[in-house]
Amino acid sequence: MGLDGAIARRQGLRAFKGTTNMANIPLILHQYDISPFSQKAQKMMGLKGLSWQSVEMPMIAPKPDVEALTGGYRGTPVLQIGGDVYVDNWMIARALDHVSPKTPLINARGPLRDGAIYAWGERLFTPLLHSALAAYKDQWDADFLADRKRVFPDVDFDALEVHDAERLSQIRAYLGAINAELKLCGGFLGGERADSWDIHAWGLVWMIKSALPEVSPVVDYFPALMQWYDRMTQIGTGHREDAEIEVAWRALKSSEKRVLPPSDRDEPLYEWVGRSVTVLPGSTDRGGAQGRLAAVDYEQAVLVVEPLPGIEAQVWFPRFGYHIRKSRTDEQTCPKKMPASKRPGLFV
Ligand SMILES: N[C@@H](CCC(=O)N[C@@H](CS)C(=O)NCC(=O)O)C(=O)O
Repeated sequence: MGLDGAIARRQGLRAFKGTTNMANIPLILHQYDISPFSQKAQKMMGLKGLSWQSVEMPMIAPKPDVEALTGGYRGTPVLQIGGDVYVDNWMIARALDHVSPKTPLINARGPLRDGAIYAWGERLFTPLLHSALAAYKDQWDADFLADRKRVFPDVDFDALEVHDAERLSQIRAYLGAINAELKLCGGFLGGERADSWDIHAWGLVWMIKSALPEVSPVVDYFPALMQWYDRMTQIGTGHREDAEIEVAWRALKSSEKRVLPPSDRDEPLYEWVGRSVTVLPGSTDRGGAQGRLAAVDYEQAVLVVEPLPGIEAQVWFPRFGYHIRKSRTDEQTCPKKMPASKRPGLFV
């Protein structure tokens, strides 16, 4: 057995033969390849050995198809399984483990540990993003640059330098931690098998290795990290088929939707269920999604939207890092502001 076979065997997979998911509904990833976040989702497919379809979305707004599917979110990646649409790698990992529980689990460690590495990866993205903006902003055409200035309103593009020792040192701190962890745990951060820790860390090292030559020597300095990066690359991306947006509309029309989780009465937003809301990604402006809040708990918020006339989709958002606002039209029917006399004597 060659290297690919050995890795696949260790992962409990048949080498590069995609398996379908439990429900046998096509997995459609709306994405574009040169995003580290899309790469993470693709690697999840590889880790589980799944068959999937890729529908390429534009890299800049407007993105009418994906915005219709999600109610307005425009980021990559988005996973569609029939009438259910999952936003963000956090929800994508959970959805894949749900539809394919017998293949190696992505979130194998428990909510807090899986959540911790997800958050760690989001944090490492900031210095890498700054390196990427510094390196490429002068090469991008005006439309792309203007779009990314809208996506990252808090970043001062003009202040970013390609050579920034402090930023490199920050990045090195994160990478050094992966390298040290690898020495403790074996071939993968997950031990014998890759899991969420490997996926979330790998996507960011992929970003360095594929697009940031200024940063790349920092990776090369850590041998365990380099070897792990190669092992992760070898896992591949499952069985991919490129498709057009029509597959998404067909899947939407012909599939059942997932049963929603019950909304918990203790959930602070319980009263908002059934009302019109907007969900906004907190960190960067990847577009607000509008729809009817169908369920909310500490794990997800689900919006019902209407991508095609008379055809609804359920859009699943993480609670980590996403904010829910009442839509303006619904303001009168939602809970009123607390009167000043009842406000607590503490403001932070
Ligand atoms: N936490 C999100 C982050 C997604 C994200 O930031 N994606 C970037 C691509 S690198 C994006 O959507 N950029 C704007 C765009 O493509 O429209 C996830 O893991 O899915």
